[in-house]
Amino acid sequence: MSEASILVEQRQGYRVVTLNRPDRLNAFNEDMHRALAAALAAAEADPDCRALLITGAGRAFCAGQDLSDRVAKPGETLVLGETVERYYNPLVRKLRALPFPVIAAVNGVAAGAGANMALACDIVLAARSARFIQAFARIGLVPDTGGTWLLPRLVGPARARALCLLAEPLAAETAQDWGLIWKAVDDAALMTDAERMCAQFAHAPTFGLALTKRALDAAWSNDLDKQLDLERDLQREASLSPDYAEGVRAFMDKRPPRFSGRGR
Ligand code: T3D
Repeated sequence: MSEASILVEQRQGYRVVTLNRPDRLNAFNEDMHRALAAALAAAEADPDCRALLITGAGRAFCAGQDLSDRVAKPGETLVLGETVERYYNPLVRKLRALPFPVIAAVNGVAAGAGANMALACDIVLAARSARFIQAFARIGLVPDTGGTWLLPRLVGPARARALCLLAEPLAAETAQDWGLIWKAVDDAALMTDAERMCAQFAHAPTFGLALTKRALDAAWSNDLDKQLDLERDLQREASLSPDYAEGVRAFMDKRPPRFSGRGR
């Protein structure tokens, strides 16, 4: 029997999802897409899951689409819009909408949709040896998986254009300096740092963090006026959560808060 393309580990308050096709640098095939979608849905349905960590098995994070599934037979033309609609777009939408923080621990090369999946996560930690490659231009494709939306917003239009048009590898430390990712860390420290972050989120006011994700995502398209209205509405929702009352009480009592993560 072939090995599972996705491994899921349940930890105390969070889950670790490992992309597990190391001989193909964890490139996406249909099986891995389905397994990842199921893993994300299961994490979302679990009220005890308060953070998610995504990483790759072996020396890579993810090399994007498995190109061995995209070799056209003589006379055949492969048309790709449907696969983007069926797999890559729902993946990005789900990552952004999950009601808890999603951390990408980029352990090695992240190329094509693999790079942009990482960038769609809430926090990206990368091993110093990792590289990010908008590999699409090398094979005549357009950056997808949210790349054309995320990149200019993260690093500005000039750098986004060069990354997409040149498809050159970007080292993790440069990615950090440019604001593409949160941090580049020593290779040996990557998983412990990422796990420590998840353990912290496992005790965080998760509902408030989910509202924060919503506010930050909406800010890309709102004007200031609309965003102020949204902040007012979300603050109202946050204040109804038991974690807000607990946070204030704990502050006044000079003790660490005990957050339930729940909304009401
Ligand atoms: O549905 C749709 O198709 C639309 C959506 C598209 C989304 C996309 O992601 S399109 C972009 C697809 N990805 C790429 O173009 C990246 C292809 N890979 C590479 O450019 C390089 O492998 C890397 C830069 C990522 C790493 O280079 P390197 O030198 O470290 O490793 P390597 O020797 O190239 O790869 C190691 C093995 O992994 C090798 O197999 P082998 O020779 O040992 O049997 C290689 O063929 C395999 N591999 C790497 N990437 C892929 C792959 N096999 C299939 N698909 C891949 N994407």
